[in-house]
Amino acid sequence: MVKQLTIVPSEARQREVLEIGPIQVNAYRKTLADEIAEGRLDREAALRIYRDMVIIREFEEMLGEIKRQGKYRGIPYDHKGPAHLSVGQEAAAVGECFLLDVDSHIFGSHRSHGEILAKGLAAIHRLEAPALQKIQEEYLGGEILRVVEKEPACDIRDRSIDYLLYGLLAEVFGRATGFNRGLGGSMHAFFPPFGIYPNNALVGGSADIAVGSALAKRVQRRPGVAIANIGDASTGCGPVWEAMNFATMGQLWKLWEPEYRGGLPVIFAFMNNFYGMGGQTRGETMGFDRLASIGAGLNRFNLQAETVDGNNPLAVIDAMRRKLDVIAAGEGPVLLEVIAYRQSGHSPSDASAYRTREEVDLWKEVDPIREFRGQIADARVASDVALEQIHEYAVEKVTRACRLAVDLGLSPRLEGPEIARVMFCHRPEESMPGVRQGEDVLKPLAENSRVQAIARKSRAGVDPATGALLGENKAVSFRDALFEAIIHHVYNDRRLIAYGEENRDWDGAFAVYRGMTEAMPYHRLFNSPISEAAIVGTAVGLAMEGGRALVELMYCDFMGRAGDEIFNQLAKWQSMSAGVLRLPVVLRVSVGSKYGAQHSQDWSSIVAHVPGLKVVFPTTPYDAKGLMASALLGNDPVIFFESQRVYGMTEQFQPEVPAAYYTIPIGLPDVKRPGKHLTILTIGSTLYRAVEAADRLEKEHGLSAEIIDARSLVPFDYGPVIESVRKTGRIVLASDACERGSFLHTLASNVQELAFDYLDAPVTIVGARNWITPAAEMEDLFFPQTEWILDAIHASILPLKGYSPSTDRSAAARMRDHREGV
Ligand SMILES: Cc1ncc(C[n+]2csc(CCOP(=O)(O)OP(=O)(O)O)c2C)c(N)n1
Ligand SMILES: [Mg+2]
Repeated sequence: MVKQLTIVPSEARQREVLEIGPIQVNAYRKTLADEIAEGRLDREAALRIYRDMVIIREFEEMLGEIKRQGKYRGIPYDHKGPAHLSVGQEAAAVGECFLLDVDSHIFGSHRSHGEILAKGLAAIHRLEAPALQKIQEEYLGGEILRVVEKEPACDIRDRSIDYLLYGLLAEVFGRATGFNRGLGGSMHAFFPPFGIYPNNALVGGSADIAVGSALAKRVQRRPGVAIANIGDASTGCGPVWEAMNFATMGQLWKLWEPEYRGGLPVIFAFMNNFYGMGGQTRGETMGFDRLASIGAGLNRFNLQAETVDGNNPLAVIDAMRRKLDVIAAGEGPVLLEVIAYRQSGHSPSDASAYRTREEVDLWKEVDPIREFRGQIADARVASDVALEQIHEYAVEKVTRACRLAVDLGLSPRLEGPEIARVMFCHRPEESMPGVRQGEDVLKPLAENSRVQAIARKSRAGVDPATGALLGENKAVSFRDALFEAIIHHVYNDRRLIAYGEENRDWDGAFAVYRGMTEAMPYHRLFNSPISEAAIVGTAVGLAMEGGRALVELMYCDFMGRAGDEIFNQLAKWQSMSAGVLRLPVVLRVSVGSKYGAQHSQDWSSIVAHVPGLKVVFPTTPYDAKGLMASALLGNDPVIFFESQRVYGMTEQFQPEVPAAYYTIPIGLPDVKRPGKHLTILTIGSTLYRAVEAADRLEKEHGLSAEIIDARSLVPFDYGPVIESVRKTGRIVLASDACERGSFLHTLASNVQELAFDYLDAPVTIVGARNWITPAAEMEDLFFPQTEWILDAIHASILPLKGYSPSTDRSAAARMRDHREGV
């Protein structure tokens, strides 16, 4: 059924003046005494707020001293890595976390030590003692706990504070006993059991990941909110805007099923310290005067935007209390501008040349800790002596953590090869949680029109009677095979959701998803905005929260719009978490043709180059089904390449595409046709041109070629290729990617080294031209043709008698092209 969002001309064309409602700035006017008198806070809470701010300040001052002077309180240490301190921003962090349970998850930036500590201290306060004990015993096999236990503590909460400070500091110092085994470090540290999720060194990187976390909370109907703690300068980042829009897209109110409705439960907390590094957002790099104004018009609630005085923890607690209610009512997401001037430099090497000393001094006069101390005194909550004891406590705790963390015996570094072990999970899911009919899927599978249509087709691609290849109307095609694997997972794994551009009514790119809309409710299949960064970034956040995502970018070329999300986020969080986080995300991209330069490039080599991504490129229906099933069953991020040339192809190498579910291991190349004189290794749809070339070699030159389809790029088992070369002594490789820097070169150089003794001729490559992809009518000049494969064999491997080549593969011509950069 067509969605009911009729566009009525008379409405669209009517005269109107749009009113953008008011946005509050520093609305909070109460004092600590008021809060206590009105029963919202008590003395103990006020002191806890103070203590938490002081602990954060001491932690940051400790790092500052170590960076600047090489020691803290007599403990020498040379810390080589970064330390972006948040001195002056403590009230913002503590106020934000004061009301949060561990169900609420914070995602931060390069400057998030304070937020980590604030959230951790809140968790330590809120969790029951047995839960705290269990977390510490279980996390990383209790290794952090065993170090912390070397020093005495008063009780479990006191010890938990040691645990938090040590786990974070050991991480900052790159130790195996850090929260992330030292693989994250200062800018990326996190600790999920306390609701502290990844902090991100890419400015604004947490925005769309937090939205993915909120999406997981919504579709899994779990409690809590997600918070993106991002800097004021991240307002200049496209993915941040994409994330804000994604979290508030209209379908969340208008189209999603009633129990899944409302804006996503996410808070964009812009920690406004007024600077990027040296650039000033207000007045220099951005157009706004008040950051909160960017919420205006993003949705009918103006994203609930508000400017909050983050110098005052009580103002932040007040805002959070109100905003959590708004989110619970489904009227999120929320944008908070939290004013939090950083007194410290951007980093310890920062000489603050971009601001005056007078300005910094003005803010020191209103230092949040000093101001809150004044409030405590005014409200007669504690004596000066009691407050001094809190400072002493913070120094003692931070000193203790520092002593343990600098000690290489107690806090060793990882051995190198251990990093390799956490790059991928490699293990498939053992069981998939089933799906409830009517709620998670809309009808029984047998009633699905696509399933019924496929059931009427031949499962074999070749007519057994005539030997002729069947067309896609008659036999199961590549797109049908993909659909079969996907729909199986949709029905058997309730965690799996799918989205991307035009994924629903349009049937997904190239009709792969035809039949999915009738099967899947909105919260499991939806049209995303044209926001490639947010599509991938939200999938990362969703997966971090235990969800599983199948997302799509239509054309491979559009990966450019999601560069950070693919290369830095999707690829890196499994290993930066030391394997604590799993990212079961399958990102489908199609490699085009006929649509010119910006819609036709095969970028498989780019993703294969980035450690941490699995890269798959099936080209037959049989392989597509089995590899998609493996990708969806696995727990690693997979970039799934599909050539648009083969969506309509039927199976010609296997007897049939089995109707039953099956998997094909990722990383195993497949011999498509055996042969003895020569090996042709292909990636993607050049397989079919290799078959034509092999037919001609057989017919015209009496040579039999063994054809191998790589099927996967990462991982890759060289065994079958070396086995083949051992037999044939010769190999040519082909793919549709531009030759320069293509993955063929990686394969070729490895084959050359690993199989050198078996080779009788140089390993030879046939790629596309190093040009832009020209118009459809000229593509034969650009993409490898059957003749080009023969030309390469003739020129470099085995002269073919009587053969006249169609291309010039002479050394002179190739050197000229390289000289010219083409
Ligand atoms: C995408 C990206 N661009 C540039 C940088 C370099 N960089 C690191 S921090 C920073 C300034 C960030 O300012 P803001 O977001 O306000 O956070 P703050 O440092 O003020 O806490 C820059 C430009 C980066 N890490 N990531
Ligand atoms: Mg800033």
